Amino acid sequence: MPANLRRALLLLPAAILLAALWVALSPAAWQLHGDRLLAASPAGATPHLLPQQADLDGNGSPECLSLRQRRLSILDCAGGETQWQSPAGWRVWQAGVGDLNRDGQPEAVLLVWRPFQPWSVDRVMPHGGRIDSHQNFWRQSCHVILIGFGGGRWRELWAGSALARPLLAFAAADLDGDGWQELAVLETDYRLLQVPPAAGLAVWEWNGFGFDLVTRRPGVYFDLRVLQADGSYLLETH
Ligand SMILES: [Ca+2]
Ligand SMILES: [Ca+2]
Repeated sequence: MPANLRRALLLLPAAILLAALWVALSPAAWQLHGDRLLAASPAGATPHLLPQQADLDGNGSPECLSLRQRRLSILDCAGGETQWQSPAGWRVWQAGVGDLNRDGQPEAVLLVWRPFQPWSVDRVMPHGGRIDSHQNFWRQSCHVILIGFGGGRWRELWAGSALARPLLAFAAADLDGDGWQELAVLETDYRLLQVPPAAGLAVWEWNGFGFDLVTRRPGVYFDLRVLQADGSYLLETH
């Protein structure tokens, strides 16, 4: 075999690997149409960051989120007084303001890791342990938790049970233009370290009691952000 051909064949795997990396790292934009994420053009779109403040308790002045060392504090933006703080056993991975429970009031949305607990009914059922796989090696499970002000106090407005697929990141935006926010997430696996890349991009929406899956798109995703263009929202992934 000629030396040039042999060299070319040796370089072929590296070229394929580089091409795959280039595809994986290239940004892509997605628009939600019904229950499908369709490729979209991000031309002219600008980043829309997850808000970190809003009037969460309806007293006319805003509260600010402060995430430090995996602990979230909700502070009075003006005075700085702590209104609520996440429990010591939680590790808050990400937090922002949204209206994911679609009641017209903003709440704090938290991506939380905390010690795994089985469903209480499974503690006494003969065939319990149905979500035992929803935890990592360190017996930590991943949850989406909504914190807000209701009934005169700060409380969990909604706390999901351990997710089947833990999350690396989330975003909240009205992705289909129906006037209500959806929850977009990057999903991974409890058997992996909680670092990118994620194995799936999914969109969930509130059903009145919790979240229903709208769509899921398996793939290789390193990050997720929301773009805004002409009053509509796109998802951008790398
Ligand atoms: Ca709300
Ligand atoms: Ca919507």
